[in-house]
Amino acid sequence: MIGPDVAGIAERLGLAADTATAIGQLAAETGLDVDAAYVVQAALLQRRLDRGERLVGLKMGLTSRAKMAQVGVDEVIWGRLTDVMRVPDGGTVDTGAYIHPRVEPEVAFLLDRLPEPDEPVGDFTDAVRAVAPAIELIDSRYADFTFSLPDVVADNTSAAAFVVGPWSPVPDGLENLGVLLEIDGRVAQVGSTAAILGDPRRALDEGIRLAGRHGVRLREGWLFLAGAATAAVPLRPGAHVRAVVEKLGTASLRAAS
Ligand code: OOG
Ligand code: MG
Repeated sequence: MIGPDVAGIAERLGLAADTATAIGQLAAETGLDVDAAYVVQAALLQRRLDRGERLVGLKMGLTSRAKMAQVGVDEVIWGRLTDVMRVPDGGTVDTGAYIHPRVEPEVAFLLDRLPEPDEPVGDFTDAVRAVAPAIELIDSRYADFTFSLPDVVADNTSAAAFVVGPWSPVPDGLENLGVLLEIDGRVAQVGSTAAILGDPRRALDEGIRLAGRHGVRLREGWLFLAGAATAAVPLRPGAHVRAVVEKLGTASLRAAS
């Protein structure tokens, strides 16, 4: 049997992102399963590397129930982050560069030396150098932000941009810090880091394990987004967005009007 056209699917998703134009779901139509979807995701990354972008880390998706419920997919997934997706803290994004951007509050890790894939992260503070509040800007390339599991995996788990706030040493009680998402000074979402697989440290174990299955090994110096603690909120032109994580501080971005 001939498998799905990985290169063709990656090109369709890559063009959708480049031109901020939604496309229809394609997994059912092309027979794409989750494993093949990660191969599409690798091809999408290669397309970015070919134009000079650099792989800077990994992001987890659907590590909280709030997120799973919002998009109707209940498997933990992961995607790739490049340097071009990074927006400086307090920076401005142009909503016109995206299809239907949403923002969500996250916790970022700066990775240190990691154990072999399949080995659990023993001492978290050996594996993670620092922790920061973060905002992820997600932008599904599928119409109506609607997708199946293989669709969202192929689409690099809706990754579009991210902001990392100031780094701190790993604080005590990382497993239960208050999280707020504020839009124009009003609280839009409230949560806790406990929503992230019960403890965001677990997201790192899952990232190592799940990426390892596809031959991807996390590297020293990489960024790691543990997944949103709350549902995502649409990003409107002119909005000022802040993610506040107890003990870690704030990451912010502005959408140009
Ligand atoms: C998929 C990406 C999920 C998270 O933090 O849970 C994600 C989506 O919601 O479109 O990044
Ligand atoms: Mg996210």
